[in-house]
Amino acid sequence: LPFDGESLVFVLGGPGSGKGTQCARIVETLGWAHLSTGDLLRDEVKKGSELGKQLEADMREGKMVPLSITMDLLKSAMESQRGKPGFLIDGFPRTMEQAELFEKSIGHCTFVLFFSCPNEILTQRLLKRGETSGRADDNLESIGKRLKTFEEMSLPVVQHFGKDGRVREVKAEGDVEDITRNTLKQFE
Ligand code: UP5
Ligand code: MG
Repeated sequence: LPFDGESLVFVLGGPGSGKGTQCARIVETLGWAHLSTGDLLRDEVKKGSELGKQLEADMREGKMVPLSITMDLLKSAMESQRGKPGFLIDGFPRTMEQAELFEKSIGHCTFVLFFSCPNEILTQRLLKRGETSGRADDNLESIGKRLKTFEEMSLPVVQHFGKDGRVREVKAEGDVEDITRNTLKQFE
Protein backbone atom coordinates (compact mmCIF):
# COMPACT_ATOMS: atom_id res chain seq x y z
CA LEU A 1 0.00 0.00 0.00
CA PRO A 2 1.36 3.45 -0.93
CA PHE A 3 0.89 4.87 2.60
CA ASP A 4 1.67 1.73 4.57
CA GLY A 5 2.94 2.47 8.07
CA GLU A 6 1.96 6.17 7.96
CA SER A 7 -0.27 7.81 10.57
CA LEU A 8 -3.60 8.22 8.79
CA VAL A 9 -6.45 9.75 10.79
CA PHE A 10 -9.97 9.99 9.43
CA VAL A 11 -11.68 13.13 10.75
CA LEU A 12 -15.44 12.56 10.76
CA GLY A 13 -18.46 14.37 12.14
CA GLY A 14 -21.66 15.96 10.93
CA PRO A 15 -21.71 19.00 8.63
CA GLY A 16 -20.47 21.99 10.63
CA SER A 17 -19.06 19.91 13.49
CA GLY A 18 -15.74 21.77 13.19
CA LYS A 19 -13.63 19.31 11.21
CA GLY A 20 -11.97 22.07 9.18
CA THR A 21 -11.57 24.41 12.15
CA GLN A 22 -9.94 21.81 14.37
CA CYS A 23 -7.76 20.32 11.61
CA ALA A 24 -6.24 23.77 11.01
CA ARG A 25 -5.29 23.87 14.70
CA ILE A 26 -3.80 20.38 14.69
CA VAL A 27 -1.72 21.39 11.68
CA GLU A 28 -0.39 24.42 13.58
CA THR A 29 0.60 22.29 16.56
CA LEU A 30 1.68 18.98 15.03
CA GLY A 31 2.62 19.92 11.48
CA TRP A 32 0.51 17.18 9.96
CA ALA A 33 -0.91 17.35 6.45
CA HIS A 34 -4.60 18.30 6.17
CA LEU A 35 -6.61 16.94 3.26
CA SER A 36 -10.26 18.02 3.15
CA THR A 37 -12.06 16.15 0.39
CA GLY A 38 -14.81 18.81 0.47
CA ASP A 39 -12.21 21.55 -0.13
CA LEU A 40 -10.61 19.53 -2.93
CA LEU A 41 -14.01 19.17 -4.58
CA ARG A 42 -14.77 22.90 -4.19
CA ASP A 43 -11.40 23.70 -5.84
CA GLU A 44 -12.54 21.54 -8.75
CA VAL A 45 -15.87 23.42 -8.89
CA LYS A 46 -14.01 26.75 -9.05
CA LYS A 47 -12.37 25.64 -12.29
CA GLY A 48 -15.82 25.92 -13.86
CA SER A 49 -15.53 22.69 -15.86
CA GLU A 50 -18.49 20.48 -16.79
CA LEU A 51 -17.34 18.09 -14.10
CA GLY A 52 -17.26 20.97 -11.63
CA LYS A 53 -20.88 21.84 -12.39
CA GLN A 54 -21.97 18.27 -11.73
CA LEU A 55 -20.00 18.18 -8.47
CA GLU A 56 -21.57 21.42 -7.28
CA ALA A 57 -25.05 20.08 -8.04
CA ASP A 58 -24.32 16.93 -6.01
CA MET A 59 -22.99 18.97 -3.10
CA ARG A 60 -26.00 21.27 -3.08
CA GLU A 61 -28.18 18.17 -2.74
CA GLY A 62 -25.98 16.79 0.04
CA LYS A 63 -25.27 13.76 -2.18
CA MET A 64 -22.10 11.76 -2.43
CA VAL A 65 -20.05 12.66 -5.50
CA PRO A 66 -18.71 9.68 -7.50
CA LEU A 67 -16.15 7.77 -5.47
CA SER A 68 -13.52 7.60 -8.22
CA ILE A 69 -13.34 11.41 -8.31
CA THR A 70 -12.81 11.84 -4.58
CA MET A 71 -10.28 9.00 -4.48
CA ASP A 72 -8.19 10.45 -7.32
CA LEU A 73 -8.20 13.95 -5.79
CA LEU A 74 -7.34 12.59 -2.35
CA LYS A 75 -4.56 10.30 -3.56
CA SER A 76 -2.76 12.99 -5.50
CA ALA A 77 -3.16 15.51 -2.66
CA MET A 78 -1.62 12.97 -0.27
CA GLU A 79 1.26 12.26 -2.67
CA SER A 80 2.03 15.98 -2.84
CA GLN A 81 2.37 16.09 0.97
CA ARG A 82 4.59 13.05 1.43
CA GLY A 83 7.00 13.28 4.33
CA LYS A 84 4.60 14.93 6.77
CA PRO A 85 4.44 13.22 10.19
CA GLY A 86 0.79 12.31 9.69
CA PHE A 87 -2.26 12.85 7.51
CA LEU A 88 -5.64 14.24 8.58
CA ILE A 89 -8.23 12.98 6.13
CA ASP A 90 -11.09 15.43 6.74
CA GLY A 91 -14.61 14.46 5.65
CA PHE A 92 -13.65 11.08 4.23
CA PRO A 93 -14.61 8.22 4.15
CA ARG A 94 -18.31 9.01 4.21
CA THR A 95 -19.57 5.58 3.16
CA MET A 96 -18.56 2.00 3.96
CA GLU A 97 -17.57 1.52 0.31
CA GLN A 98 -15.19 4.49 0.55
CA ALA A 99 -13.74 3.20 3.83
CA GLU A 100 -13.07 -0.24 2.37
CA LEU A 101 -11.52 1.10 -0.81
CA PHE A 102 -9.23 3.47 1.11
CA GLU A 103 -7.90 0.73 3.37
CA LYS A 104 -7.48 -1.61 0.40
CA SER A 105 -5.65 0.82 -1.87
CA ILE A 106 -4.07 3.62 0.22
CA GLY A 107 -3.30 2.56 3.77
CA HIS A 108 -4.52 1.48 7.17
CA CYS A 109 -6.54 3.99 9.19
CA THR A 110 -4.75 4.61 12.50
CA PHE A 111 -7.88 5.97 14.19
CA VAL A 112 -11.05 7.94 13.54
CA LEU A 113 -11.36 11.34 15.21
CA PHE A 114 -15.10 11.77 15.61
CA PHE A 115 -16.63 15.16 16.41
CA SER A 116 -20.08 14.71 17.92
CA CYS A 117 -22.53 17.59 18.08
CA PRO A 118 -26.34 17.94 18.15
CA ASN A 119 -28.04 18.70 14.84
CA GLU A 120 -29.56 21.95 16.11
CA ILE A 121 -26.12 23.41 16.81
CA LEU A 122 -24.78 22.19 13.47
CA THR A 123 -27.68 23.85 11.68
CA GLN A 124 -27.20 27.15 13.53
CA ARG A 125 -23.47 27.24 12.72
CA LEU A 126 -23.96 26.50 9.05
CA LEU A 127 -26.77 29.05 8.64
CA LYS A 128 -24.52 31.66 10.23
CA ARG A 129 -21.63 30.72 7.98
CA GLY A 130 -24.00 30.81 5.00
CA GLU A 131 -24.40 34.56 5.44
CA THR A 132 -20.86 35.02 4.11
CA SER A 133 -19.42 31.68 2.88
CA GLY A 134 -20.82 31.61 -0.62
CA ARG A 135 -21.06 27.82 -0.24
CA ALA A 136 -23.91 26.47 -2.37
CA ASP A 137 -24.83 24.04 0.41
CA ASP A 138 -25.02 26.44 3.38
CA ASN A 139 -28.79 26.97 3.25
CA LEU A 140 -31.57 25.38 5.28
CA GLU A 141 -32.70 22.98 2.57
CA SER A 142 -29.20 21.69 1.76
CA ILE A 143 -28.25 21.48 5.43
CA GLY A 144 -31.22 19.17 6.09
CA LYS A 145 -30.11 16.91 3.25
CA ARG A 146 -26.48 16.91 4.43
CA LEU A 147 -27.56 15.90 7.94
CA LYS A 148 -29.67 13.07 6.57
CA THR A 149 -26.87 11.78 4.35
CA PHE A 150 -24.46 11.94 7.28
CA GLU A 151 -26.77 9.92 9.53
CA GLU A 152 -27.64 7.31 6.91
CA MET A 153 -24.28 6.79 5.23
CA SER A 154 -21.48 8.14 7.43
CA LEU A 155 -22.50 7.21 10.98
CA PRO A 156 -22.26 3.53 9.98
CA VAL A 157 -18.61 4.19 9.06
CA VAL A 158 -17.96 5.55 12.56
CA GLN A 159 -19.72 2.51 14.06
CA HIS A 160 -17.65 0.18 11.90
CA PHE A 161 -14.34 1.59 13.18
CA GLY A 162 -15.75 1.62 16.71
CA LYS A 163 -16.02 -2.18 16.61
CA ASP A 164 -12.25 -2.61 16.79
CA GLY A 165 -11.69 0.33 19.13
CA ARG A 166 -10.43 2.79 16.53
CA VAL A 167 -12.82 5.69 17.30
CA ARG A 168 -11.74 8.62 19.49
CA GLU A 169 -14.74 10.85 20.14
CA VAL A 170 -14.56 14.53 20.99
CA LYS A 171 -17.63 16.52 22.00
CA ALA A 172 -17.72 19.39 19.54
CA GLU A 173 -20.07 21.81 21.31
CA GLY A 174 -18.90 24.92 23.08
CA ASP A 175 -15.69 26.86 23.02
CA VAL A 176 -13.32 26.25 20.09
CA GLU A 177 -10.26 26.41 22.38
CA ASP A 178 -11.64 23.76 24.75
CA ILE A 179 -12.42 21.49 21.83
CA THR A 180 -8.89 21.94 20.50
CA ARG A 181 -7.44 20.97 23.87
CA ASN A 182 -9.56 17.81 23.95
CA THR A 183 -8.69 17.08 20.34
CA LEU A 184 -4.93 17.36 20.86
CA LYS A 185 -5.17 14.92 23.81
CA GLN A 186 -6.30 12.28 21.32
CA PHE A 187 -2.92 12.56 19.56
CA GLU A 188 -0.75 12.02 22.67
N1 UP5 B 1 -17.52 26.66 14.18
C1 UP5 B 1 -16.64 25.63 14.24
N2 UP5 B 1 -16.44 25.25 15.52
C2 UP5 B 1 -17.25 26.04 16.29
C3 UP5 B 1 -17.51 26.11 17.68
N3 UP5 B 1 -16.91 25.30 18.58
N4 UP5 B 1 -18.42 27.01 18.12
C4 UP5 B 1 -19.03 27.85 17.24
N5 UP5 B 1 -18.81 27.83 15.91
C5 UP5 B 1 -17.94 26.94 15.44
O1 UP5 B 1 -17.14 24.76 10.96
C6 UP5 B 1 -18.43 25.09 10.48
C7 UP5 B 1 -18.81 26.48 10.97
O2 UP5 B 1 -18.94 26.46 12.38
C8 UP5 B 1 -17.75 27.54 10.65
O3 UP5 B 1 -18.39 28.74 10.38
C9 UP5 B 1 -16.94 27.62 11.95
O4 UP5 B 1 -16.36 28.87 12.13
C10 UP5 B 1 -18.01 27.36 12.99
P1 UP5 B 1 -16.16 23.90 10.04
O5 UP5 B 1 -14.86 23.82 10.77
O6 UP5 B 1 -16.15 24.40 8.65
O7 UP5 B 1 -16.90 22.49 10.11
P2 UP5 B 1 -16.81 21.25 9.13
O8 UP5 B 1 -17.13 20.05 9.96
O9 UP5 B 1 -15.54 21.27 8.39
O10 UP5 B 1 -18.06 21.59 8.21
P3 UP5 B 1 -18.25 21.36 6.66
O11 UP5 B 1 -19.36 22.26 6.26
O12 UP5 B 1 -16.99 21.46 5.92
O13 UP5 B 1 -18.73 19.86 6.72
P4 UP5 B 1 -19.33 18.93 5.61
O14 UP5 B 1 -18.95 17.58 6.06
O15 UP5 B 1 -20.76 19.18 5.41
O16 UP5 B 1 -18.63 19.46 4.28
P5 UP5 B 1 -17.50 18.90 3.33
O17 UP5 B 1 -16.83 20.05 2.75
O18 UP5 B 1 -16.69 17.86 4.00
O19 UP5 B 1 -18.39 18.19 2.20
C11 UP5 B 1 -19.29 18.94 1.43
C12 UP5 B 1 -19.99 18.05 0.42
O20 UP5 B 1 -19.07 17.50 -0.50
C13 UP5 B 1 -20.74 16.82 0.97
O21 UP5 B 1 -22.00 17.16 1.47
C14 UP5 B 1 -20.79 15.94 -0.26
O22 UP5 B 1 -21.80 16.35 -1.14
C15 UP5 B 1 -19.46 16.21 -0.92
N6 UP5 B 1 -18.42 15.23 -0.57
C16 UP5 B 1 -18.43 13.98 -1.16
O23 UP5 B 1 -19.33 13.66 -1.93
N7 UP5 B 1 -17.44 13.10 -0.86
C17 UP5 B 1 -16.45 13.40 0.01
O24 UP5 B 1 -15.56 12.56 0.24
C18 UP5 B 1 -16.43 14.67 0.60
C19 UP5 B 1 -17.43 15.56 0.31
MG1 MG C 1 -15.05 21.24 6.32
